[in-house]
Amino acid sequence: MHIVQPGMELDVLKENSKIANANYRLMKEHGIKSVDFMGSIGAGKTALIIKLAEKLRSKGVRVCAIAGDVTGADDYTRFEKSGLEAVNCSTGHECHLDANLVSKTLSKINLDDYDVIFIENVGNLVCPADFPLGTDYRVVVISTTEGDDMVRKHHDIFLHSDIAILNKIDIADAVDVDPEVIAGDYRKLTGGIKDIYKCSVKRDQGLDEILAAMKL
Ligand SMILES: Nc1nc2c(ncn2[C@@H]2O[C@H](COP(=O)(O)OP(=O)(O)OP(=O)(O)O)[C@@H](O)[C@H]2O)c(=O)[nH]1
Ligand SMILES: [Mg+2]
Repeated sequence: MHIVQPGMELDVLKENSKIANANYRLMKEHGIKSVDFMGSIGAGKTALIIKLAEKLRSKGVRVCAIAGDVTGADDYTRFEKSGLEAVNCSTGHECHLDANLVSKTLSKINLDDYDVIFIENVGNLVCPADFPLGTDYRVVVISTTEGDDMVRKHHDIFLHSDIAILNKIDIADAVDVDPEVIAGDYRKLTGGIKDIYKCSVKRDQGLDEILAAMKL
């Protein structure tokens, strides 16, 4: 049985914030820009990071990825196979990365060797929202294959993110999903001021706009 003392949750979040601030300062001291990719299982986070990193590397930007997963090294292996230098970061049981895990992972990276660090969070649209890691941008990735109701069901993660991405627009018709419905929900949630970025990693559509949104 899990017993949570009153106030314990707040303490955990406060401690996470402290470490996230330290991660941010550390990466800034080394001139690094960083992005936390949160999002659903299978939305295309790994595929997106690989493609964005390829584009940056072709311009001479030095990129490293942190592969956050509960267990295993599948995403880490995919990063490395694509030529993207990476470090694996398993949470063991947890459904999200936290600032402390990222701090420990950063200590394994020679930070002077990189300009950009992309962190792939554990696939989950709930838990990562509460745990900032100390990155410049927090991004949430969903895809058309999850249906058209993800924004309506998961307000928190969209409100905690700087950038929202809808991937797999190439198969929207096949899964009977209208990307405009999702775009409309996101616009409504953000008070009509923000648009979701629509892309297809597979077809290399919309990716330059995403890099521009991250000022990369
Ligand atoms: N049709 C299509 N498939 C895509 C696209 N992007 C990714 N995929 C496929 O979607 C599947 C899942 O992609 P991943 O990159 O592993 O997704 P992920 O979000 O990293 O998954 P987890 O790490 O398990 O949460 C793979 O089979 C990809 O090839 C896309 O734009 N279009
Ligand atoms: Mg992945």
